[in-house]
Amino acid sequence: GLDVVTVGEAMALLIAQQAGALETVQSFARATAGAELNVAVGLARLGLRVAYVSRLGDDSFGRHLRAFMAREAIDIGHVATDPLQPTGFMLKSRVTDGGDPSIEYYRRGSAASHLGPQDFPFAAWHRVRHVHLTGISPGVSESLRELVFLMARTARQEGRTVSFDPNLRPRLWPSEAAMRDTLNALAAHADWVLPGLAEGRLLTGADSPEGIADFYLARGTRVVIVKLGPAGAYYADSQGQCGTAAGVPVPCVVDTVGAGDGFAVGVISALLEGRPLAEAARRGNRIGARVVQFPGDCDGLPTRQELQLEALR
Ligand code: KDG
Repeated sequence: GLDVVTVGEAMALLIAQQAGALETVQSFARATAGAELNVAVGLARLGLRVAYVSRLGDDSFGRHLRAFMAREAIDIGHVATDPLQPTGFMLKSRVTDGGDPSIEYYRRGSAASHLGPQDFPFAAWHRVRHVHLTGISPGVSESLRELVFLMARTARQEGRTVSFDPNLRPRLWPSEAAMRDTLNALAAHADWVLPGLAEGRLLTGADSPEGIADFYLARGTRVVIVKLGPAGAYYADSQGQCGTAAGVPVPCVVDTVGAGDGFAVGVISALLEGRPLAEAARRGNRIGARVVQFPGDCDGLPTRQELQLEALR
């Protein structure tokens, strides 16, 4: 059987090889992007069986992404090729001060934006234990938003667990209010909600990690983990258990993008193994801290063996 299914837009990623504004950069390295794809890669590297639902263009970006997914041992039975629409891509700048890089998207009208309820993963569904969703997909298009809500509601009704990482991308939304209302409605279908502190503040209006957790617990979520960056993570569950998992020190931050996806990999894998919440938050911190030390979104995602070695340090 399969352990996890996730859905979203995979993009080609071109990473600047020189620092500075994107318009001044001469060379780019090719990589892959897509928050849900990053999570799928991370879980597959830990030995979980993961199916990814997406659409790619019939172009070189799409063929590169498909080969990458296959190499990472992701089940691509629900990755369609769209004969008409292109694969989306994005540019990422290189920073030298540990800050967040700038991102430029070329994704409007992409193949993945045409995902919809017709792409529900029926063939894989009976083998799925867990569904992972982020707030990016529902911002990509109305039809993809419908698919995401359909998967969340169906999973919930059938007693499978759902994780949700808000992953706020304001430029994908017509307004902040639309983003907030849609994502809080989606979070209400999730068992495990994983916001960053700034995201949680924007979505709930609460200021503290405790206040953010209370907001979602009051709406039926079972576990909330608020990511605090270098300070680690605050966790709380519906049984009244709560605490803070300390941050993992990082010698040199190369690129922060993908850290939240790495965190989700740690939390989801640990909770699916039945580990305690505190340990899940610790594993999330450890993987997030690894990811920021590499330039690509997926480069720092560990294999099971690398994770075990890291835990001994
Ligand atoms: O979470 C990392 C993502 O930001 C990146 O892979 C690209 O999915 C992406 C997006 O929409 O920003």
